[in-house]
Amino acid sequence: MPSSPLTQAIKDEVARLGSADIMVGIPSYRNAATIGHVVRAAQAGLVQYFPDLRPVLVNADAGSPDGTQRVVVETEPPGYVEQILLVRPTNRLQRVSLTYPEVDGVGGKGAALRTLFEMAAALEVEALVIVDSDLRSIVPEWIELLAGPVIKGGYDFVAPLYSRYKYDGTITNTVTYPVTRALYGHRIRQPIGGDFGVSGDLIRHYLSQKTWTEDVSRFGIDIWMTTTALTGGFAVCQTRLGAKIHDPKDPGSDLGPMFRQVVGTMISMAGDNADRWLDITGSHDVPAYGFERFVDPSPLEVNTLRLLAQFHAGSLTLADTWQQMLRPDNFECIVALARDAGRMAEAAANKLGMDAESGEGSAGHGGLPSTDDLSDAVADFHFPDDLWVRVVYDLMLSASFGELPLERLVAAFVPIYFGRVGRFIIENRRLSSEQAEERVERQAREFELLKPYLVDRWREAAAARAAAQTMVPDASAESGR
Ligand SMILES: Nc1nc2c(ncn2[C@@H]2O[C@H](COP(=O)(O)OP(=O)(O)OP(=O)(O)O)[C@@H](O)[C@H]2O)c(=O)[nH]1
Ligand SMILES: [Mg+2]
Repeated sequence: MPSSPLTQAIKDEVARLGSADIMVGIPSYRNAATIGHVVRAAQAGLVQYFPDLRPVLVNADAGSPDGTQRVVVETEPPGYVEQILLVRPTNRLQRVSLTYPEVDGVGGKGAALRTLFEMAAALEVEALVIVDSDLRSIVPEWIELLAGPVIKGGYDFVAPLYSRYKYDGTITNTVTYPVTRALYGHRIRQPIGGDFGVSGDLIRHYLSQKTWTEDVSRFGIDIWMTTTALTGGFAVCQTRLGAKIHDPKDPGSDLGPMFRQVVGTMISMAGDNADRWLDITGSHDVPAYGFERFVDPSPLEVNTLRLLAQFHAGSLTLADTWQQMLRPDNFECIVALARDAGRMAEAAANKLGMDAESGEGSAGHGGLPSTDDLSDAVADFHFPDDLWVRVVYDLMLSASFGELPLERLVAAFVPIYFGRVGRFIIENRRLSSEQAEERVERQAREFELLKPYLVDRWREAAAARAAAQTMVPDASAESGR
C-alpha cells in the first residue's frame, strides 16, 4: 500500500482512544440526511450485542459541505441507547467523526476506508464492521450479523447477503458476482455490497498489500477487499441482513464512473492473480450466517430508453476501441445489437413523446413513463447471455494482453454494460424478485460454463508473451555482434 500517514489530528484521536475490541467504521460524503439513523443503529448494535467489549464508532467523512459530520456529532450519545435498550455495558462506547486524508492525492470511499483500516490496526481491534451511510434498512442487529462471524466463528471476511430490488445492484448482478464466482470459485452474492465485517488479521493483510491504485481509493475498494480476502486464502462467509434500502441510483445516469472504478479494479486484480484462478473450475457455496429473512425491498425506477440510447451512442464514437477490444465475431454482434438498440429506443421515444438521444421526457410531457412502460416499448431488444459473457472475457483479455490501457478499455465498455443492463431490465420487468434472481444465477452459470473460453485464450496469450520476451535478449544479442 502507498503510505498515507494519518493526520496529526487522527493520530491524537488514536492515542486518546488507546485500544478497542470492536470498531464500526462509516465512510460518508454528503449523507447528512441519512447518516444519523446509521449512527444510532450502529451504536445500539454495539451496546446491545457486545456489552462486554470495548467499542468504538468512527465516521470517516470527505469534508462534506452538507453538515454530515455535525449530524454524527449531534446524534444522541451512547447513554441514550443504554436507556432505551436497558443495557449496562461494561465499557463506554467512544464515538469519533473525522475528515480522512487523501491517498496519494486521491480521495474517495476507498481512501476513507484506508484511514479506518489504519485506525483499526492501531487500536488492535478484533473485528471491524463497515457500513454505508446512505442505508435506510440498517437495524442494530446488523452489527451482530457482521461482527459475530468474526468474533464467534473465526471468520476473517463477512460479505453481506441481502434482498435488493431487482433493478438495484446492476454492476453486482452483471459483472462482479458472476466474474468473482467463475474466477475464484466462491459464490459471494454481494462482493461489492458495501457492508462488511473484517478480522484484525485481514486488516493487517490489507495494510501490507502493494496493489493500492487510484480506483481502489474510490469505489474500487469493495471489490478490492473481497478479492484480496479470497486470493489471500482468508476464511470468508456471508451474513443475512434482510433488505438493502439505500439512496437509489439509475444505472444510465449515475453508475458510469462507479463501473469504471469497480470493473477496472476487478480486472487488474485478475491480471495480478491469474495463477490463483486459471485452474479453478466450477464454484461452491459460501457459508451464510444469520436467520433467513423474506423482505421486499422498495422498488426503484430505471430509464430503459436512456440505457439503450447510450449503448447506441457508444457504437458511434467508440467502434474503433470496441474493434480492438473484442474478438471479431463478438464485435460484429455488438455493433448489430447497438444498432437495434438505437432504432428501438428512437421508435419508442417518438411513440412516448420523449427525446430519443437523452431519454428525457420532452417539454410538456408530464414526467417519465414508468420503467415497465418504457421497457414494454423496447421489449424486442435482446442481448444474449453468452454474448455478454464473451465480451466481458474479451475485455479482461485485452486489458491484460492488448495494446490499449485498461482505463480506456473499461471506459469504452460502459455503453456495452448499459446495453446489457437495458436487456436485463426489459427481461425482468414482469418478474418477481425470485424469478429475477434466477436469471442472475443462470447468467452466473454461463460465466462458469464459458470460463474455458477465457482460460484457453489467456494461456495462449501468456505463452506468446513469454516466448516474445525470451526472443528479445537473443535479438539484441544478435544486433550487438
Ligand atoms: N468518505 C467518503 N465516502 C464516500 C465517498 N463517496 C461515497 N462514499 C460513501 O460510500 C458509501 C457508498 O456510496 P454509494 O454512493 O451509496 O454507493 P453504493 O450504494 O455502493 O452504490 P450502488 O449500490 O451501486 O448504488 C456511502 O456511505 C457514501 O457516503 C467519498 O468520496 N468519500
Ligand atoms: Mg448506496
